[in-house]
Amino acid sequence: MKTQVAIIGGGPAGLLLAQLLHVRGIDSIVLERRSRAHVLGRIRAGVLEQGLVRLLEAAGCADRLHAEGHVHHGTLIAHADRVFRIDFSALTGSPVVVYGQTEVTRDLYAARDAARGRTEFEVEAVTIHGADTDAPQVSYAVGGEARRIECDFVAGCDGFHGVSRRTIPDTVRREFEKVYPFGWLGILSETPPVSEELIYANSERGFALCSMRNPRLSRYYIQCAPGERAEDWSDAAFWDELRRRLPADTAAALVTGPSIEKSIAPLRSFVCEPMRWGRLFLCGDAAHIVPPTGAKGLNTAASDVHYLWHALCDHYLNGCDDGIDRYSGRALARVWKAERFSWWFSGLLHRFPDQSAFDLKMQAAELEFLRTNTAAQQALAENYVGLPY
Ligand code: FAS
Ligand code: PHB
Repeated sequence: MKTQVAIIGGGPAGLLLAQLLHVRGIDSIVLERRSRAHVLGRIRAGVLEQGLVRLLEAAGCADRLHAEGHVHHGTLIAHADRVFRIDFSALTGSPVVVYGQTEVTRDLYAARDAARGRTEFEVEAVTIHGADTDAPQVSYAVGGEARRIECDFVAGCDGFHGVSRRTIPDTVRREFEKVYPFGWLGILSETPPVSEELIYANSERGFALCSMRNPRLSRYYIQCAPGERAEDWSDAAFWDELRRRLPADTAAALVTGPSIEKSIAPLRSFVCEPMRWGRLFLCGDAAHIVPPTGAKGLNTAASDVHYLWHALCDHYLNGCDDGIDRYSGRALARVWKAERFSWWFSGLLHRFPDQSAFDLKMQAAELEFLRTNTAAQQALAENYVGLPY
């Protein structure tokens, strides 16, 4: 088989790139290790930056987002039984949109079907050949049948556990990692959200987050110890712990119900440099991971896709390779700012096992400064709504 761009990974990064390339007449094949149902069964991110909204509009995939997404002009932060608001729109002129990653992925698959794009599911043994040559290839198997794609470029959109990053030689690749001493236990419940806006809570028992997908579907998280298992938490135990971590009036207003999804995500910061090797380009979680505190994971995958989409269009449509040559540097410049914000926001809101009394005082002082200082709130708001591409 031949194509212009072989895309490994049928998550949001791979699908968004495929659809954006399609609208510019550039052909791609998407290879996805799991089934479509499995990919669409994942519950992940919930907050979209305007940059991602604009990309989905450019891809012709934003109709349902505009119809069902919820525009949020700010967020709430709770600490020591006090709640204060960060007004994104007043401070930056930009809101965010609450619309689940699952729905983004569903919309992108629908667009791929409509475009009759080639997507192979449940592929195995994906291997990239000759990424450092002018004629890369990707071999794989599906249903036990060996196949091979000849292409011009390979986009590694296969997430943290994919094969693309490891195709870059160890002598070239540099990895930076920080593993946090806690995870997030998240549940989805068919209950009305406790608040119209998200609540990020720093409590003496640990972090909690009140989020949502729509007025009838709530998403909640609590910080948990590393190695804990979701199956060890009953719904009742989760709701009790969540209540203990929220301000009293919020806890009293909480509507609980059976969880329809319950999972634990480990928290880490991770970056791979470079994000390009020859004709292989890494996008999204294949190249970087952030703790979900700042809602930057999906949104940073989007900015990678933005840079790569324009680079490949310049190559094919204008015969210019400046964007390709600058891709890794441009993407990493924004990735590291997202890493910093996610690391800072996680440090502000979580309780760390080795925190001293002084550390706790510093955390409280930082939260009080944020509550009372407009410049501090503006800095948070500009990062949260999304730094410019
Ligand atoms: P993805 O991991 O979404 O997609 C990669 C795709 O590649 C997957 O479908 C995978 O099956 C496929 N793949 C892997 N190896 C392959 C191979 N060898 N061949 C072919 N295909 C292969 N971000 C937030 O902003 N907020 C959150 O609350 C949040 N929660 C998260 C919870 C969890 C458990 C995880 C893992 C991530 C979470 N994230 C969150 C981050 C997440 O949203 C990612 O940033 C986002 O999925 C990035 O999209 P992709 O880069 O497409 O990677
Ligand atoms: C979510 O709704 O899943 C969500 C929202 C904001 C975050 C992380 C997760 O920072």
